[in-house]
Amino acid sequence: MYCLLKCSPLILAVAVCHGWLFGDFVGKQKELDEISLWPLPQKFQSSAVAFKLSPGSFQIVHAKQSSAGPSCSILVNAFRRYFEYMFGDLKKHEKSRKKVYDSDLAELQVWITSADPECDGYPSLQADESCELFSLPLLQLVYRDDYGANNINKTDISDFPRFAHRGILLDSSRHFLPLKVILANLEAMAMNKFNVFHWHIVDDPSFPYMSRTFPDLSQKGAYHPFTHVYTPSDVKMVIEFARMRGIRVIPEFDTPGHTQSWGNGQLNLLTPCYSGSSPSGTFGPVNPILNSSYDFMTQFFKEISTVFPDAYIHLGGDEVDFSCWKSNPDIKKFMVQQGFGTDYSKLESFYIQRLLDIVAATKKGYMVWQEVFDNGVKLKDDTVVEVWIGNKMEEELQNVTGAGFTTILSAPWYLDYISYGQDWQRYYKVEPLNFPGTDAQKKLVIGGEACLWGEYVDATNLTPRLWPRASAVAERLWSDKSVTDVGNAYKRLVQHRCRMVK
Ligand code: CP6
Repeated sequence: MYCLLKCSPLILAVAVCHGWLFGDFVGKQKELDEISLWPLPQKFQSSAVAFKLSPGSFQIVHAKQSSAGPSCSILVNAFRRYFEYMFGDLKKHEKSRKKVYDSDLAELQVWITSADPECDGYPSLQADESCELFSLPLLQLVYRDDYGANNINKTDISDFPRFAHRGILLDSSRHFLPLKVILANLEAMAMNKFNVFHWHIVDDPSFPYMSRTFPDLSQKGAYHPFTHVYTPSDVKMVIEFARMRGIRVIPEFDTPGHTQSWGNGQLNLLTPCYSGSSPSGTFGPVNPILNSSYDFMTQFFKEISTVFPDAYIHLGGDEVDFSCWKSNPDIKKFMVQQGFGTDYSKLESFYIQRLLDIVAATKKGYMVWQEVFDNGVKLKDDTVVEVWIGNKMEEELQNVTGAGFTTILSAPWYLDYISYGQDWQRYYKVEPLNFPGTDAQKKLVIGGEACLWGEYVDATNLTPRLWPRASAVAERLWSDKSVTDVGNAYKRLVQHRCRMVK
């Protein structure tokens, strides 16, 4: 027997196939009611017919019909990876079994339906992630597994994601996250069909991104100038590792707030705060009244737009603290000149508006936190607004989509927040489209993100804090709306966790 895996445009096919290879192909002592696919496919049918899987007789190959060439980097990499997943833990003598049985599964043929043969492109929001698995019996012998050896059940699957944007936010500013930890997390993401790594790379406490144009930013703003930085080659590695797994990398450079660390390496970028009539020596958000601030942003985002290949950059815009602006006499004068009165959100919008124009000129799309929309900033049609504030979340979704903007939801999924017990169930029970609105409005919700803010997270606890709790979010964003049985999910999640641990 062989299995045929038919995938639409290549980029994400590999990530999509992940669960199946795990769920079905390496299941041990699998009863039908124990099938532990995660996230649950849209449609699947499994039969009691089981086949043995052994490294000597099984291979993953390109189907004849496939449009991917033999040197397609993503597939070559994936074949190797999955083979290792399936057989990597076998003992030597098990690996070297030469005898081939009729009950062995011969091969998995991977049929890519449309892709450039070298597949050197990047995943995108528009990517078709659908995928089908057919089992085509060549050998009719049925082998039942009594000994717990690697075997598979004959299974047909037809699958596609419910939402196109399924993200994880990691914060590498509060604590530096070594490259290894980021890559391990990307691997876990692929196992859960997450397809966006939202990299909250810099913030107030540190600036680990090494900029070619402004090396002082990390030289003076990182926790350490060369051990706690991401070099251009580190960043490239993250992007390529993610690409191999169908994951987009969207960097966030949050301004005008959350920028304390930028001030160390870039003189006069931040607003000087005053105490009475003299500067207090502390600094606030990016100084919005100086042309030099915009010149800097122009050069900086020009670099970012070439370093990160994704069509989107996240520009932040959240939690701007007005107290420093309010204390500064030059800012006060500017407010009067512009006719902003005492409404500092108008000043914030003034800054963001100019920043958005700067970034739009680099031909990138942008994502922003919800405050930017709330403040009435004029946004490009393709802007993605991220809803993160928990109270009145439904109202916000209604307003953002009512204004015609696409949106993603992270408010219910702050995974850095922990409590006793199985809080994954709370994440699991969220229904993202449960807000008042028309069908057209619902279509504008393109997905969500699980956020792991870094105040209390570093390399030592990141993986266990995020997984398998984030798996609950993965299934909510991938599987059909009707997949809501927490008891059933629990049984599968237990198995899925074991696979990830392994
Ligand atoms: N950092 C940045 C944060 C948060 C945000 N932005 C945040 C706010 C409230 C909670 C968790 C995280 N730490 N830059 C808000 C998007 Cl509860």
